[in-house]
Amino acid sequence: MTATFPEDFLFGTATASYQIEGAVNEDGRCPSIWDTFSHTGHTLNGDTGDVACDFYHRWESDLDLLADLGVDAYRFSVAMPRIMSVEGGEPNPAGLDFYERIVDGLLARGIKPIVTLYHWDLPQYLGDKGGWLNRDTAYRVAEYTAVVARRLGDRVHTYTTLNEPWCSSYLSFGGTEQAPGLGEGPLSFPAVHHLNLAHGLMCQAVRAEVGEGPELSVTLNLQFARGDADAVHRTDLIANRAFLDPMLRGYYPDELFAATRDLCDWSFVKDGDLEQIHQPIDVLGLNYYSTSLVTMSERPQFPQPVCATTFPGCGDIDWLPTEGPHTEMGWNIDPDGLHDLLVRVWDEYRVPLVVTENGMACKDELVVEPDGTKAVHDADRIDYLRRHFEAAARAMDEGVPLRGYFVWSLMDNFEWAFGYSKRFGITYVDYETQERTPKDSFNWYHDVIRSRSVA
Ligand code: IFM
Repeated sequence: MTATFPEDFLFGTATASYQIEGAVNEDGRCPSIWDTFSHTGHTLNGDTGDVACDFYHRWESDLDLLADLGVDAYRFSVAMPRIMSVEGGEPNPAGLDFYERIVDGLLARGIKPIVTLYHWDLPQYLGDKGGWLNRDTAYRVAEYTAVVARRLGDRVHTYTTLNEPWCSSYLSFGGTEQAPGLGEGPLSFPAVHHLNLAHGLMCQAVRAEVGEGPELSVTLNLQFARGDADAVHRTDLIANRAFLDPMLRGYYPDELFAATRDLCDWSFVKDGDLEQIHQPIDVLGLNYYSTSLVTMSERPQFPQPVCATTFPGCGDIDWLPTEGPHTEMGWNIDPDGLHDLLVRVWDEYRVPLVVTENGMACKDELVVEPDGTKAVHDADRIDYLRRHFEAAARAMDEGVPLRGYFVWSLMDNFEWAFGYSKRFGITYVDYETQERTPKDSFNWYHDVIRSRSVA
């Protein structure tokens, strides 16, 4: 069977600033919460983003790589610490110049820039004041958004406000694996709300600066849970509807308040906030990797046990082991979940969709071929991508307006708490030499884009 995609479908790849740029002390960039977190023993092997893929210096050849791949669009994030590098100070011209070069470099190669404004690297000076627990953070991030939008303007195809606010709230305040890693379940909820507020203010800031030209979006990693009905329902409320409903419908569901009444009173939601949050967007980005299997447990107990087995934030939903096969992250491979999620979100929220991330961490091995060239034969990743593209195409056949698909990731990079131990790229990065080697999946994706079909 061959799945075909329309001419205007956006095939792309995605990355994020802290995961690829390196150059953390250059051109005025200030420290972020991820510099602090990674330098204080919270990542595997003590890995940090200090050098990462050195994209800051190698961006031109990396953009050439994207052109070789033939993508229609490239999704990358702007680092707030490069732009608002001094608390309360003027925007840093060197930071703005850097991202302007990226945008112009993409356009010169015929590639549409898709900008994520916040992909987790909050300036440490905001982290010191509570980060997303502090309502003021939403306003500071919106100010930064205006600065970026003013400079990059309508050269950007899509401005995405936040990447995966689920991670910046539940995993960062409820759990311990993402910065700042507080591990205080109920603190997730004020973070959820302040991220929602930031989204709404950021949308308004973009529109005020650039008008109606560029598209507006937000990227969510909705949790697709299977298992016991109560736990599935509760997961949906806490992980999904806590973002979807205020952003797209202008309210928090009463059921969410009821489901969390023992954890917090939601008094951090102020009059008028929901009107600020509920802003029109053009597309909704979904990051999809796997599904989960959930059940209710006897807890809550705080501090929570290790997050790998318990939903961070409420402590009474357990994650059970899923059926394999699994990726190197231990995540199950479930392409039907992508199809079902796309259908459900379209049915309920009626907003065009984009898969802003999908991909697989594999045990990649760099081999030297008899002719001396280097290669990575990542057949598992190709199989994973093929099956997920087919699932997406099926959803499109059923009427879901899916506008694009971004493979995570253009290249291997800093996988947060897992450091450099997990390789998601379709390009292999030798971290010693920074040499890039396109993997077999890169060549496969090249053919998919060229033919606009997955066989
Ligand atoms: O690397 C991350 C990315 O930053 C956000 N989405 C999931 C990816 C894989 O874990």
